Amino acid sequence: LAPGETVDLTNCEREPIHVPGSIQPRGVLLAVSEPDMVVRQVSRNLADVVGVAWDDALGRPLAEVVGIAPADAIARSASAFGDLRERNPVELILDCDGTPCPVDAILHRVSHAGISADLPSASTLVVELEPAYGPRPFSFPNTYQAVRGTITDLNRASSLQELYDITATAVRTLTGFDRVMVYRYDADYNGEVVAEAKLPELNSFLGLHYPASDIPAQARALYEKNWVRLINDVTYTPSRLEPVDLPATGQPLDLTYSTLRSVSPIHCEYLQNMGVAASMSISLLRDDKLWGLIACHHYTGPHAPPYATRAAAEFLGSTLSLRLVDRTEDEEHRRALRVRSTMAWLTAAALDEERPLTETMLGRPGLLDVVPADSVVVHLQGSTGGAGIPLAPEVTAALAAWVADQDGDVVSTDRLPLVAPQLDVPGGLVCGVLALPLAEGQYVIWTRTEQVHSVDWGGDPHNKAIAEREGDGIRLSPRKSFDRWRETVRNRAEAWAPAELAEAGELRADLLEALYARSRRVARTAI
Ligand code: BLA
Repeated sequence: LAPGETVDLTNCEREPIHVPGSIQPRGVLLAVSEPDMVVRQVSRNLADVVGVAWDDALGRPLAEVVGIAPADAIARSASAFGDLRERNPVELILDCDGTPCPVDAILHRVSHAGISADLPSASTLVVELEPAYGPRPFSFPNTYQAVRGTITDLNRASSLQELYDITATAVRTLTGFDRVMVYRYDADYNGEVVAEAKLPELNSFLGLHYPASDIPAQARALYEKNWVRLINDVTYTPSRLEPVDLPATGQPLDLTYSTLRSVSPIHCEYLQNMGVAASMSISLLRDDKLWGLIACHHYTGPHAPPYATRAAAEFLGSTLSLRLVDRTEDEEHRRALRVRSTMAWLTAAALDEERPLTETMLGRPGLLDVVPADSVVVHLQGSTGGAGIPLAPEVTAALAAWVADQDGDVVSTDRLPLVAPQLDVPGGLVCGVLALPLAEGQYVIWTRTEQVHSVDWGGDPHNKAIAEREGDGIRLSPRKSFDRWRETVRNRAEAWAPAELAEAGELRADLLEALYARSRRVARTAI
């Protein structure tokens, strides 16, 4: 921390997690310049997998470091047509002092475009080598076999909950983690555990909520690009990259797409506070935006599913996302069609000038079919009326006066007692207000009643982090307790959906037209 800098959660968001300068030591990393295939940067633990000391490897051709046949296989994969990452892992056999050592090579390319015009090489090939233990779990055809049954189940699922449950169970079977959760964000990036598959003896996290700051913004941005991360041992000691900067660029190597990227030490501490020994998470995306994560925990010790298993789990995550998008779009489409036909009917009926506009709007179908609410009150062309739960006249008058004071064509809140405590309106009865102010004191006002509900948090969300003295400085550490903490939410109604607000706006335009047509007719008859 710089002198005078304050400690708060924005510190978490400032940690540049894509350039940690080190990796997790379950594998080794070599950064190779292209096209000459010379090793330019390596992790200090290189000898653990390759048998060559890190300082002996720098400046040498890749073939001299990993062997001719493995280097050939890497070069072939790197130069083949199409997306390099789709061919991962490249299965290699290294020669470890005469013993064959099976290794998964995971390749990606970091382009130097835009850094400087006169760089010695245009791109760096990042080669990550993970020892492959036991038999190879999946070649590509086998990966398909492993997930095919689940895909069929996902296609047949009839509810969102079923989609979540199938995914959690399948990812647990595939990867062997003790607990697998589907974690879904709300609009503010607070998250809720909506499905869980776990060892029977573990206590359940289902239904628990976690604050947005548990996964800071820059981490979410990174997870929109790289869809899986594994921390196979939360107590690992990072292995540094040497030299610190990639010589070609004079900058630290960007590890956004690396599989061994060393993760934030604060997050490792968080996991240890939670009792977790190994963690993996898979991004769930909709239109390239994160809507949630599949979060996996292991408790008894390190856990490292091989790369191909992680890739298969990622595939299940993207299938879940696709099915979910299909399903929500279907439901939204059907709802929008229903509302549209009601609005068309109301607009046509409003042309019948023999019938008071108030009566038309409050009939069936009527305003409560356009926007679902507990009650609606209208004041149009001098007549007042309502539908749904009746509101006392003084309540209606107070609401109308408040609405008239607000700006905008569509006025809305889902927490009236909090935004307008001065109003003498029974809070339980009217918490949500959606109103269309019209000319000359005319209005349409929908209301929703209070929905008292409780939210169970995984730890008190007000204690998101603890600032601790450490020598001269202050260190931020994550909260220590994850015990269930129940919050009771009052003074809130069910929120007005963005589509409902938009449709109310359209209805306002239709009403203004009907009012205008009627006023002209009144004027004509007067002449
Ligand atoms: C990252 N935080 C994460 C990740 C998860 C969570 C899933 C992704 C990395 C992984 O797969 O482990 C949070 N994990 C959860 C939650 C549950 C879970 C909510 O299992 C619920 C069951 N975190 C803090 C504070 C800070 C913080 C105070 O609580 C900052 C000071 C930071 N979390 C933090 C950072 C990362 C992170 C920086 C990114 C780690 C990385 O990828 O480098």
